[in-house]
Amino acid sequence: MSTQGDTHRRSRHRWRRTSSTVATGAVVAGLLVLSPGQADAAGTTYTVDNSTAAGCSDTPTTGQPYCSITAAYKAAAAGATITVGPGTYNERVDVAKAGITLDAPAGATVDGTGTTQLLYGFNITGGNVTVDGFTFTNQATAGVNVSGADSTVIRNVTVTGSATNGIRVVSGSNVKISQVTAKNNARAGILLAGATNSTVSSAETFGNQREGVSIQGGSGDVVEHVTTHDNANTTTADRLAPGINVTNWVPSAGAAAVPATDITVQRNVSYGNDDSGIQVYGGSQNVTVSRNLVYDNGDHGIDFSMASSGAVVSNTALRNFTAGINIESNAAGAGALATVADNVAMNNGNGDGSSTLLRTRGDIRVDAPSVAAGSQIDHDLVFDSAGQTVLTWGTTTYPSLDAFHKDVPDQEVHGLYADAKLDANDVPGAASPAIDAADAGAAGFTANDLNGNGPVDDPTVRDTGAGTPTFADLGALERTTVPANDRGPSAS
Ligand SMILES: [Ca+2]
Ligand SMILES: [Ca+2]
Repeated sequence: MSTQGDTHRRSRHRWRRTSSTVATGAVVAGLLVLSPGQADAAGTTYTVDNSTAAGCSDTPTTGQPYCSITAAYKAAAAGATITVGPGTYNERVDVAKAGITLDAPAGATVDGTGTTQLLYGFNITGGNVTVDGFTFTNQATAGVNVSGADSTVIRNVTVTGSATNGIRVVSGSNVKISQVTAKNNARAGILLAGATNSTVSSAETFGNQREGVSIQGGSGDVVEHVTTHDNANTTTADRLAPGINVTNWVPSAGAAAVPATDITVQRNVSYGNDDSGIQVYGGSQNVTVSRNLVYDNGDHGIDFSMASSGAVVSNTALRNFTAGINIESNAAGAGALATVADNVAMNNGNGDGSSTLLRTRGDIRVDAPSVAAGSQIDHDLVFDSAGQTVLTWGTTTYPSLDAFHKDVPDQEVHGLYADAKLDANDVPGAASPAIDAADAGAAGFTANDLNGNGPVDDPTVRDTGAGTPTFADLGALERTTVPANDRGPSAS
């Protein structure tokens, strides 16, 4: 097992900032001097630049740029683009008009520091608003707050040093958050609460005191291609900061909790968090956790608990402190209902050899109520290089599949107990037993792996998988380097 893989893991999975483009045909502010009350045409561009050389004015008369984003916004009609030059802008901008684009093509910082710490950097309530290219820092509640707005786009953004969340979305639908760095915020880096059909993708979240990404309530949301790591609460010994969290949402004090439904968490990398790599809680329903790489987390790799339902399929879970994939009941004793398949889970649930925080053991654990609820495990590879527990079923722990099958012959029928021989990138190495062994018919199975590669047939390995095709590999990553087929007609 390599640990030096971190460097290229980070580079391999990190998103790349795409360049923003200033709208062509942009009209500078000076050409937009209008008589009072005259409406601007939608689609016009306003320029903000508070640098000394720009000679800005918030009441421009001779073509100079605005000094503040707020002044430009107030002048703009719905549908306008506000282009912001490099600099630091110490203001809160409330964006209620529809279709506004706030663009900082060369980067700009919105700083909430002041005599009173500002609640928000941008506070968005209008629909179809785009935020591109900004850094937000030192806000009290959120760098970007989106409340009840549909089709918001937030991209190429850094949020850091918020006293609460980096990005906070409450309600609304079709919100797209991508190419975002959310770091060192006092609560979740990115929070979506009650949002529907929304996506967090190609983001990096780290150093937050709570979740890297938190999906609370809502439905149809997707978290994909996020690298989340080293989130940790530094003020208590509790595990409070998972990499990715899916749970319920309480819209207001005293209201009933709304469970998250139909959520997809796929192709993410989560490591080094003080809590679990990925957590599904709060009675979440129909959550699919697939093709994720989770390792070295302070609790589970994947914690699928609290009466939630769905699939945990084709993940790679390595060296997590407690049980690698954990299926657990809620406080009332209601089990979780999960199908667990095609995962590679090795050397999980061993703690640090002494800590009382090691409460669960094994690569896969299903507690008794979750067994009773009908959870199933099959086609998983489990292994412990020191011969310790690999499975916990109900209340019994097992150090091997042979021992497990003596008690439970009808689960993990196609499972493997073997070293997956992963390479430094956690891809199955040559002769890995994970090659061509997955069930492509498993609930929640998705063909493309963490890196976007589809299944590849290794002609030297007999296909032991099921479904179509029969040669997908176990775990988050497919081995794409395979020998040439030497069984063809030209073979000697
Ligand atoms: Ca394969
Ligand atoms: Ca094969």
